[in-house]
Amino acid sequence: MYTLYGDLGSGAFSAEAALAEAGAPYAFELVSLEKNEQKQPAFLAINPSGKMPALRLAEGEIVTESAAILLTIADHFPQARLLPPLGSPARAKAYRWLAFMAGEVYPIVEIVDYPERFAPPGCDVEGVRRIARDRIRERLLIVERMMAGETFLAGGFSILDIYAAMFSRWSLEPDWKEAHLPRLMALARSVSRRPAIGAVWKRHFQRK
Ligand SMILES: N[C@@H](CCC(=O)N[C@@H](CS)C(=O)NCC(=O)O)C(=O)O
Repeated sequence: MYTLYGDLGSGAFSAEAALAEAGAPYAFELVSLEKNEQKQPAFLAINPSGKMPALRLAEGEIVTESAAILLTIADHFPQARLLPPLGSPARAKAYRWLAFMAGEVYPIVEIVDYPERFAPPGCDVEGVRRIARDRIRERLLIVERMMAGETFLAGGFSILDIYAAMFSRWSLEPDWKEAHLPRLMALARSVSRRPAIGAVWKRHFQRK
């Protein structure tokens, strides 16, 4: 049994969708972003960086960092084919874009969500947020262009598509995304309709 720690609509979506695709048994432990529970001692004992998601493996080991969690789930359930074959060019492509989204996009989401963490006192916090949004636009456009002519990001469906679908939900205005990221938005729709993921998607992104 895996235990996934996180909130709805957060990075925990990617881990939960991968667990669901793999058919893994898991429990979801809610950590409320609204109540700032990720910065409370109980969660800091799980992830000292105070960020979600975190995954507890059956053996008790804690895995944090969304990309590491996705790779771990893909490793544990090879029959689910959540990554292209080992050693293939498509696998290298999957690593490339997973690292790009984890390293170049996700850190900027923190600046959009908490610009005050990055602005000296008296600084234009909304200006910091605006610039962070521009950087996310620029970087998601790189993913969008890379997808030219492709349905999925690395050959067949993989954890990468789950990850990209998640970033398509955050930070930017829906109209801008529909106009400028048509391939990513179509990818997100196809991820949301996967039989194993549909209910997870609704819980995270279609809450009333
Ligand atoms: N590098 C981390 C980033 C995780 C992250 O920023 N998670 C957000 C939720 S989507 C979070 O926990 N934010 C709370 C905070 O920064 O206080 C990862 O890839 O897992």
